[in-house]
Amino acid sequence: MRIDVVTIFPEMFGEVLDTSIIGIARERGLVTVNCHDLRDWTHDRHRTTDDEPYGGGPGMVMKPEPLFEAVDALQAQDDEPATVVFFTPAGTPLNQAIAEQLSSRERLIMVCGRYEGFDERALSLADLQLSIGDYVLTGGELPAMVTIDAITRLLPGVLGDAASSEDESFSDGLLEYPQYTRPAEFRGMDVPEVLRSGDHGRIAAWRREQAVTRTAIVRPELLAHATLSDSEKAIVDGLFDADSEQEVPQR
Ligand code: 97T
Repeated sequence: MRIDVVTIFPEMFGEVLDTSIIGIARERGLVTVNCHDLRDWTHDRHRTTDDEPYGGGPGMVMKPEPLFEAVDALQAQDDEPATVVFFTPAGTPLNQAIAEQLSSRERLIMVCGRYEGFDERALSLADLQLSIGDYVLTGGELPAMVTIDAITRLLPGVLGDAASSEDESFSDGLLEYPQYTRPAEFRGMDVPEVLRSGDHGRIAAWRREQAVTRTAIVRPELLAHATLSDSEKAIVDGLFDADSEQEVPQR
């Protein structure tokens, strides 16, 4: 996979792309990430990338011309057409399904704007506008790095077989079960007995039940897309039972 990033802060990407899983994927030649300075596609002395908004108001707006030149120039560098992703707070919220779809593309161009926003006409370059959540950031650089991380770890050959198939078992749409490592007792907190029992059937059942109940309590909206057995549905319904003595969150 080839990813081209367009940004006015290409230096922000160095450490993140060199480190950890993304670094390994790059070393193995599974992904190439090229960061480009948007100012390289400006033509004025000050290398201007933004301007005042028509109609007035605070802040500045990213000018369309350098963005069009950048995306056109990068598209022309390769016969394979790139999927163009713009990061903006008004974009589709990134999720695992989108990360999976993007990980199957040969080429991506990611465009990072500053918080002020893009001239609306520049957004016509985008195949996809993405947000990474409902909070305000100062620019699209961190969202681009988050998205590159989410995509890269899904590329075949990046994670080991064990980690990849473990991942698949969680694409059932539930949160992870609780995990423990040594010591068996720490500051008065014990590792659950079942995990030390060596009974793999009981362990699998406990983990599944923990994943289901934890998801129901913390992120009930995720259950809409999860596949639950009838007995698991009964557990969830019990948690949300209006007659329950327990204090439970609202669905
Ligand atoms: O807040 C932003 C500013 C610029 C570009 C993207 C964002 C953003 O993306 N996801 C959340 C916020």
